Amino acid sequence: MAKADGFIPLDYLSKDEPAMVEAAQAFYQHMAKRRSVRDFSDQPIPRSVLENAILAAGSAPSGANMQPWHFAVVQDPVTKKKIRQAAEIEERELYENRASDEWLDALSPLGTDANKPFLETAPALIAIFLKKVTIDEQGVKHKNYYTTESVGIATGMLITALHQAGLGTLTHTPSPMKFLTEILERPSHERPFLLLVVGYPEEGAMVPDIQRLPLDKISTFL
Ligand code: IYR
Repeated sequence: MAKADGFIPLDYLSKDEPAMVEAAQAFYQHMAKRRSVRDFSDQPIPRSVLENAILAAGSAPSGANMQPWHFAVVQDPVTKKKIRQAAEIEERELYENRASDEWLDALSPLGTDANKPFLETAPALIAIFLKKVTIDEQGVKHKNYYTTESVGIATGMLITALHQAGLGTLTHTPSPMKFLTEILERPSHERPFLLLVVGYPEEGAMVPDIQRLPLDKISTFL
């Protein structure tokens, strides 16, 4: 089929149907083992794993292909400590004042509190920033589209890539997260979206005994 300039053939990896069925089943089984980890080992992780996971996240679809994300990787202990201190100030405020009783009740099965030692223990924190606009090399601003959807998808792919590599993650959302802009010296047109804690789970790590909803509760087939 003739196409306009600027198009290339799709590099499509085909699978026959049995292989597809098997792959989907195996991938689900693998993803079902992903859990949010809060007990991290301080064992270092290879930089290339972080780099490839971020490249995988950066392959996410985005509104008008604007790729409205930035991933700031923090491994330096001094910066991790600053992030922990700032996050715990917000978290103390949340647990003591901001959160409603309904919210605290919803959180109680997770056993969380305002203490976030994993922000220092885990070998890497990836702060994900959302760009409402992109400023190009000439300093010209370009509007981005569907930024929340785009960065949410990229974050999901980042979590998936790190799980696939054999690492544990925690999606951490201290609120507000403005301190990340300051500590990580990001430009003001980037909004902190989420803080991903990354590392090996600590030996004997425990997770809450919670269940995923079954297929018929999360889907309808019409
Ligand atoms: N940010 C707090 C509270 C918290 C909120 C939700 I919604 C969670 O799913 C888990 C925790 C904290 O990290 O403790």
